[in-house]
Amino acid sequence: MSAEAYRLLVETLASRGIDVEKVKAALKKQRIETPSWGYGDSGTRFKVFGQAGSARNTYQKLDDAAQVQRYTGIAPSVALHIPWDRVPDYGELLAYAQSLGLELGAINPNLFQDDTYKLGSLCNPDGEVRRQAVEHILECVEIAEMVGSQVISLWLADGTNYPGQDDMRARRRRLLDGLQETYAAMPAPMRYLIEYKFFEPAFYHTDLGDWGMALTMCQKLGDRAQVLVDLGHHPLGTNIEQIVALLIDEGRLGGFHFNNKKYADDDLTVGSVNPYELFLIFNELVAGELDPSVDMNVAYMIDQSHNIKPKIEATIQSVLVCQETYAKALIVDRATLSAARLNGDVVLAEETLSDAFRTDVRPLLQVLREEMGLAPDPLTAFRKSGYWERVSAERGRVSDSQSGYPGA
Ligand code: PSV
Ligand code: MN
Repeated sequence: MSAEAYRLLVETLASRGIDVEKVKAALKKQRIETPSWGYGDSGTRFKVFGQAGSARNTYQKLDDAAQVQRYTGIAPSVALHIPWDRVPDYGELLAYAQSLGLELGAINPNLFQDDTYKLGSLCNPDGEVRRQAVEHILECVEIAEMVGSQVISLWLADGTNYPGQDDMRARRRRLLDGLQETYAAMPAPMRYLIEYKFFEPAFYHTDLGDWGMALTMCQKLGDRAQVLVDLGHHPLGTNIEQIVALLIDEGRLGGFHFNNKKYADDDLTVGSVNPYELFLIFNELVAGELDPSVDMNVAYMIDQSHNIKPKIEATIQSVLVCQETYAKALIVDRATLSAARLNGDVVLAEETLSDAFRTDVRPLLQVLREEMGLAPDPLTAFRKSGYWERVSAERGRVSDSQSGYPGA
């Protein structure tokens, strides 16, 4: 793409009253965390197709994450999942991450893979099982302190599979007890991010099934408890951007798990199926950032298991989609948009959004990357580097596992 394309784009943006330097400054500050579990072999519950280059342990996952950071420049932190990423020495792990130019991000407790959790973890009718779940989260708080992380990101798989199986209100109270005890153990400014999901693995009712269930828990816990929105965790047709707007307004949007879905929690590459929806979500995020009356501190993360894609390329792709979509949201002509809204000019309001969405921002992103000392096309540069071929030869292909979860 030529310098001419960039010049024309700058001109177009200027005609919309947009200062390209401000857009670039915002893009340079964007951060997208990547998940350790996205670098290991994963798949469905039917089959995991092993890949020679996939990371085998947490140290290799960090090596791979460092590649994503090296080529994108906006993914310097890695989320850990415990026990998948349990190591004997967290100080050593942190030092290793730092030697690669990485930070360790959200610590994710795993409350869904122990046999004792058949009837739930924090909501389990058995107090001993609930204690085990609480202790596990407390272990994660300690790990977070050891690795300098300020986020505990909790997804609760609890729910029931059959009508009548358990008392939904009693479960909610058990949940609140467990969350309160673990929240109390988190030193400020550590935040508790509460994720919701409408179904799976439980199929009748889910204890944290939607944003309202997560939000009411957070409100009972305190200011450092916030909701995490995972894009794959809503019924089809849900207006996710409205949920995002509401949570921003309540000061309770704490985290994001980017991915995309066609049917359910598919773990498809972010923006691959419904890019306009993703744009509308980013549009709300930018509107929130620009609003001085709201305080936003959102941990943006990818949460995808890349199934059959090579993991590092899939992660680079995903980070770049977030970057491109953020850029499109940043170039919305907000003055025209708000005037159109006030005047009831619904056509102009919609056109203003879709104009930004249809703008090709790639020339801008190439210039941005040059300014950041990066290759203009990160995916191609990574492919040419030979890293994947090298680690594929070194690591070799593990035998296929039957489980869909890494580390299982
Ligand atoms: C559950 O579907 C989820 O989105 C949660 O964030 C988990 O921690 C993650 O996927 C990995 O299984
Ligand atoms: Mn998630």
